[in-house]
Amino acid sequence: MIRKLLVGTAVGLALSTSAAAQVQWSGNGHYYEYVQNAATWADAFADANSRTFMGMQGYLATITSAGENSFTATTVAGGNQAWLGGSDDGNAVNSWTWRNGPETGQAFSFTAWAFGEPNDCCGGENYVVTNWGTETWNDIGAPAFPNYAVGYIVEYSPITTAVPEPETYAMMLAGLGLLGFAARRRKQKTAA
Ligand SMILES: [Ca+2]
Ligand SMILES: [Ca+2]
Ligand SMILES: [Ca+2]
Repeated sequence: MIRKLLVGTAVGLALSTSAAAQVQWSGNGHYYEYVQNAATWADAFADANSRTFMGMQGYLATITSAGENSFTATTVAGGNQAWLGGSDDGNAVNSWTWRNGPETGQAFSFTAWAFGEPNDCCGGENYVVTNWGTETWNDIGAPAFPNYAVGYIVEYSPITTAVPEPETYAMMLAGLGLLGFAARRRKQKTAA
C-alpha cells in the first residue's frame, strides 16, 4: 500500500515537471516558459519575477528581435495569447518600455503590433499580449480592461553586468597573447 502511494507521487511529480518545461532559444541562450494559468498582467508580472531556473532570474518576456518574437509566440506559447513584459503605463500614450529583465526601462527596439494596434482603446490599454493574431501584438488590459486575464511567457537569463568579469579580462588577455604569438610566427615564416 505504501509502495503504491509512493509510485503515484513520483508519477505526479514527473508529470508536473514536464508540463512546466523551460525551452532554450539558440538565438541568445535564454530559457522560456509558457505559464498557462490565466492572470492579469500585474499578477503575471509578479509571478514571473518571483521565479528562478538553474540560478537564472525569471521575468515577463522582453522581445527584442523577430527571431525571439517568433520563437516565444509559436514554439513557447503555442499560438496562445500571452502577456509580455512591456507597458506604456505612466509614459506618454504609446511610449512603450520594458518593465523587467535586462531591458528594464528601455524603449521597444523591435515591435510586432497587429494591424491598427496599439490603439489605447476604450479609455486606455497599457499592456502587451502576443498572439493577438499570429505572432502579433495588441495593447490591452488596464485601465480599460483591468480583469483581462491570459497566460504569460517567463524568460530566464543570467544577470548581466556592464563591467566584464575578471575571468573575461584574463581570457581577453590570453587571446591577445595568442594573437601576438601567431603574428610573430607569421613574421618569422615570411622572413625565412
Ligand atoms: Ca528577451
Ligand atoms: Ca496605453
Ligand atoms: Ca488595443
